[in-house]
Amino acid sequence: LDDENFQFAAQAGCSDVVIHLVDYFRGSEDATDQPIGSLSGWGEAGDPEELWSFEDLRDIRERAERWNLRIAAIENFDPAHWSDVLLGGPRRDTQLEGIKTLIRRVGRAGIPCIGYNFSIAGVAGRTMGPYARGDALSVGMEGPVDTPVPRGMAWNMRLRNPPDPEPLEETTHGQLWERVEYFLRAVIPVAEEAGVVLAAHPDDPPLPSVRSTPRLVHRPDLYQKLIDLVPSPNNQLEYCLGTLGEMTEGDVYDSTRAYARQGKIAYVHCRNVSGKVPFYRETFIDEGALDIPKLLEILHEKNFGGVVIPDHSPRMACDAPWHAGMAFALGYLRASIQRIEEATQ
Ligand SMILES: [Mn+2]
Repeated sequence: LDDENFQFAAQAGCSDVVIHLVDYFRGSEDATDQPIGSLSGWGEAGDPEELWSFEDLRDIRERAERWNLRIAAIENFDPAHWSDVLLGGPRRDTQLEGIKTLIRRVGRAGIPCIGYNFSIAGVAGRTMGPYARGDALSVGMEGPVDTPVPRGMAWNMRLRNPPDPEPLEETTHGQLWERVEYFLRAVIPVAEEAGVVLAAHPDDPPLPSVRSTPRLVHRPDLYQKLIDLVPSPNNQLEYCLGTLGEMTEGDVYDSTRAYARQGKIAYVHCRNVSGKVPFYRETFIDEGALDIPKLLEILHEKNFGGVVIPDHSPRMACDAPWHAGMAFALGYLRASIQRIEEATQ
């Protein structure tokens, strides 16, 4: 979140940015742009006692504004701040008070949205390989991964180092839905008051179970269940087209119509993918199975007013593999959006 990266986004034509404050690679040797990690996760979760400060949030927003960029959202809570909310553990209510404090600070700092992913195993079970065009390094899945999550891990990060060898206690889908309802009932009223939208990412990879833990949103219709659970204008979706494309059920175009029509899409993760779980590959934005311009047209037709971000991009062969991949995706998005806007003016 330095000036150089904000300047890069401004030069690529971005109006808004979605930022991450979680250090996914803490204490890890393997710091790549997309964390894969081993069976003991990505990196170490943060300090449970140290919440993001109002001053830091405000400073980040002000720095972005110097490049004419708005902060559209902060993406992801640190597992240290809500592990027992996910696991139904004894510190759940204490952690929820912390999350409420964070939401209030984010609102006061002038940031309108927090993206979250209510998941025990988190983004786990993926592999990395030369999956995209020209053997570009990208991520995918090569079969289901059922090795249980050890105790002391949540959301694919380590809460303790090393995690216990014992597996986590078993959770049912019903229990997971009770936990997300408990979470939303606690925090949505605070989010309403603070003027912050909470936006849910689907489970990536979207299988009913990963590492012997249940997944919440692994079909497009489960997004509806989530927004109906606690009805509020502040209960919305971090709408991930790539993940929806990886799902074996539903139709991504119909789903996009349905959720955009309801005004439930807070912001869009826009990437392309080929294949379905448990065998899929992330591709460049202009290859893969999804018709990205068609999806953007649907969003435009349904008067979607939020932001679209590239999510991930394969790494390109040069000195700045991540930046080049992002610039390629941003150029493609920008051209597609300009074309739609010109055609409908
Ligand atoms: Mn995503």
